[in-house]
This record gives sequence, structure tokens and C-alpha cells, in this order.
Amino acid sequence: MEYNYLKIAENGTICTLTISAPKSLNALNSAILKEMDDFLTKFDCVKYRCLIITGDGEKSFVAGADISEMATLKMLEGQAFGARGAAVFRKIETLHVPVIAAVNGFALGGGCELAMACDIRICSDNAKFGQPEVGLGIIPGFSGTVRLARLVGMGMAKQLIYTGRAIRADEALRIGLVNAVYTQAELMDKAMEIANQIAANAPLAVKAAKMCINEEYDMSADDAIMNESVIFGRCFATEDQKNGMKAFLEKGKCEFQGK
Ligand code: CO8
Repeated sequence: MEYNYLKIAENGTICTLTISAPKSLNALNSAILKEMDDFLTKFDCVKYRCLIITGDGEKSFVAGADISEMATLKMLEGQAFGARGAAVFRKIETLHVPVIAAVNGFALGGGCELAMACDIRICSDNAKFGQPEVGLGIIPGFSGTVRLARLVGMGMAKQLIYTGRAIRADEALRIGLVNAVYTQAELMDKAMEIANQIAANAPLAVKAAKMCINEEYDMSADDAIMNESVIFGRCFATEDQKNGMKAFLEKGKCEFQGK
């Protein structure tokens, strides 16, 4: 599939996906969602050890779902549009490699929801986050009501969603919506630095850790602890575990093969 709205860059085992619809501040329309779905479905989680997602330009990460496309939707069409976006974001959340959102400006509505589907969020100091949907007569429809409360707590999520108020990078950092704030000039280098730290570790172990954290969130403590024990055990069936521990004991460094 040819991509009109996605720019893909490869840097060793790190892949960077840039969403590019500059005229609408990278707002997500159906065509972009379709391209993202295709990209994620074909994404090579063996070749790449980390994915970075950002927005084109210096003003916006993603300014939401495309309001011009949503304006005339009827009930079932709205439901289908929401479900399509939510499915794409779930693919990000469950991708077998970590995904870093490098939020370089507006992350509003669907943009904030996209960032929240990623494993790690960092942003530039001009970033603005918010869920302004109720001001448009809708609710967050790309899983914002699900993920915001999980990330920042129910009280803060409710206030942000009911008021639609946008918050700046420093407040997003304070409430735990992002992990760190950098200047625009530093942002992508920092994202790459984190990605490289991840990529240097055993890929199967990183994947297993991601799956554990995701799956165990909704389990009872007993089930979650059991699940972790099983996945922990499986790590001992990998060459990476053998080589990683051998390298440590020999005071060397392991080049993990993902086997
Ligand atoms: N959709 C469509 N076009 C947009 C969007 C958007 N979300 N955001 C910006 N644009 C367009 C503007 O219309 C404008 O186009 P034009 O030049 O043709 O007039 C262009 O981008 C530049 O925008 P502005 O001139 O407004 O730039 P400013 O710097 O003045 O303002 C803002 C930037 C603050 C980001 C402003 O554009 C804005 O408020 N945008 C809308 C933000 C928003 O409300 N986002 C949430 C949308 S709803 C949503 O995401 C729901 C997700 C779940 C969907 C579920 C489906 C059922």
C-alpha cells in the first residue's frame, strides 16, 4: 500500500513513523487510519525493536480526529469511525515492540488518545494535551475514556474530559501523562536515546514484559502474579537468557539476537 500521510524512517533497529497531514495539523481522517492500520499490520517486530511515533512539523503531534470528516456522520457511522480508530490504537498498544510517542505539539482528542495507546510518552515544551470532545458534542471515541483514567487517575481524567481543558507540557508531566519534557530541538534525539536503550536489551524479554504489564493490569493480584511466573519461566527457554547471563558472569556485553 502506498502511504500518502505516513513517513517512515529506519535507523538500525528503530523505526520512526511520522504522521503527516500538515494542512489539518495532522488530524486523523479515515485515510490516515487505514494507512496506520496497514503499517501496523505489516510491522516487522523482529527487524525492529522499537517504534517511535511523532507528528510532522513543529506545531502539532495530532490535533485530533478530523472534525470535517466527522461533522456529518450519523449514529452508526460515528460508531464505526470510533471503532476503526480504537482498533488501530489497540494494535499499537499490543504491538510486540515498545512504542514511544514523541509528542511535538498539539495532542488533542484523538491525538492525546493516540499518545496514550503508546507505551512511553515524552513531549516538547510547546506540547498541549487535552480531550476537548464534549465541546464538540461527542465524547473521546478512540479509547480516551478508557486510558486517561488508567494513566492519571479517575479524578483528574474526569476533570479533563468534562471541562475539555487543554493542559501544557509541565502540567502533563506533573500528572504523569508524559514521562519527560524536552525542547523541540532535543525531542527526537531523546526519543531515539530511549529507543536505543530498549533495543540493546533482549527483545523477547522486552516483548514479554510489555505483554505482562498489559495483560496483568486487569487481572486479580493472584492471577497476575501467576501469569508473571509463567512468562518469567518461559524466558529461560531463550538463547538470549543464556547468553545474557553468561555475558554478565564473564563481565562482557551481550549482543542479543532475539532468540
Ligand atoms: N480536524 C480537522 N481539521 C483540523 C483539526 C481537526 N481536529 N484541527 C485543526 N484543523 C485544521 C483547522 O481547521 C485549520 O484548517 P484551515 O487552515 O483550513 O482553516 C488548520 O488545521 C489549522 O488550524 P488552526 O487555524 O485552527 O490553527 P490554530 O493554531 O489557530 O489552532 C488548534 C490550533 C488549537 C489545534 C485548533 O486547530 C483546534 O482547536 N483544533 C481542533 C482540536 C480538537 O478539537 N480536537 C479534537 C477533535 S475530536 C476527536 O479527536 C475525537 C476523537 C474520537 C473520535 C471518535 C469518532 C466518533
